[in-house]
Amino acid sequence: MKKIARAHTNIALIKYWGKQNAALRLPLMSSLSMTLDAFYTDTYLEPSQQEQFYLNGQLIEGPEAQRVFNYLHLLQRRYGKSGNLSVHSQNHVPTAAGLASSSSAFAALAAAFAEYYQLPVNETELSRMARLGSGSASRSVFGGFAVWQKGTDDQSSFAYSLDSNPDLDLQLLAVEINTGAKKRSSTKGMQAAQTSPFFAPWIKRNSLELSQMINAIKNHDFTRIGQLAELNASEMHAVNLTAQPGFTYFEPTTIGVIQLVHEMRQNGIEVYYTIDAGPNVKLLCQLKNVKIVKEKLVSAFDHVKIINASFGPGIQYLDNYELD
Ligand code: 2P0
Repeated sequence: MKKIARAHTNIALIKYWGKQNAALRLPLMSSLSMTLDAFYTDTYLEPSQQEQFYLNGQLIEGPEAQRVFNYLHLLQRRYGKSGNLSVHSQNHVPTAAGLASSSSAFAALAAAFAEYYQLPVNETELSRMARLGSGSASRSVFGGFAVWQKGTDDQSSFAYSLDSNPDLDLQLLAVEINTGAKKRSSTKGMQAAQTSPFFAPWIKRNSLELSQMINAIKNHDFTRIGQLAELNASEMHAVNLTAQPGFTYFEPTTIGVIQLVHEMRQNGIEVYYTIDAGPNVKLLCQLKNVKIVKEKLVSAFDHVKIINASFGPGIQYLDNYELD
């Protein structure tokens, strides 16, 4: 029996937000992420009369399924394969809510494809394959901290492991404000962001902040990691606000959580935020502060759900596993 591919989501601490080539998903900037243990996708493929995509046991139709089929066709052309496939995925991530479900989804799908056809691919090639499905998926091939080097073409654009098992106390609290599907996909958001007068400075800043972040990680410097992640995320959202026309993924509670983070720091609780293409906020803190940060959030916003995460592994292949 073929194995099931498991990929964990990742959260970018230095963001990817702009493409140089949309078809190949080549980014305008390199990015750096932390793979998370709490959110993952399990996927396997089967031969089938008709193409089918099952997500959490339900047959999916429409654009979401089409994106999966188009991706499989692309991989089939690339590796000289053919035939209809049925995709079975179990998503342990709130879909499309800014918790980067596409990162684990396409990394798991790329790995499931490699497993199904028994392709002799290494992690670098797997990362290239995942990138073609969703940019951020290139990083989910690896555990711990990963860097996606932007490259200039298909061959040179892939992620690598910076530290697969960091010896660092870094906790992530995912604050779920709204788990509904986002109004503007990442693909569309990053395209619109390019109209911002701050887009060119953003690309420059990103490159500087990436090297600063790599140093901070090497120095195990939690404070610097948190400061840089917060700054980088704020810059990404600033280009959205200043796009022509401007837009934002923030909701009122997003701003409320940002203000609470500022307040907690003023009161000596060291916590930082990062935010992706959605209203949910991810907080970075150390183990000693998890309890107090959660208490503050719950007392300020009684409707928010908080999920703890820390470092997760790279791609895994599971034997004799029943999707639950
Ligand atoms: C990231 N995000 O670096 C950035 C930060 C969201 C904000 O990558 O168009 O689904 O499929 O390549 O990977 C989410 O975008 O975009 C994302 P596509 P993807 O994690």
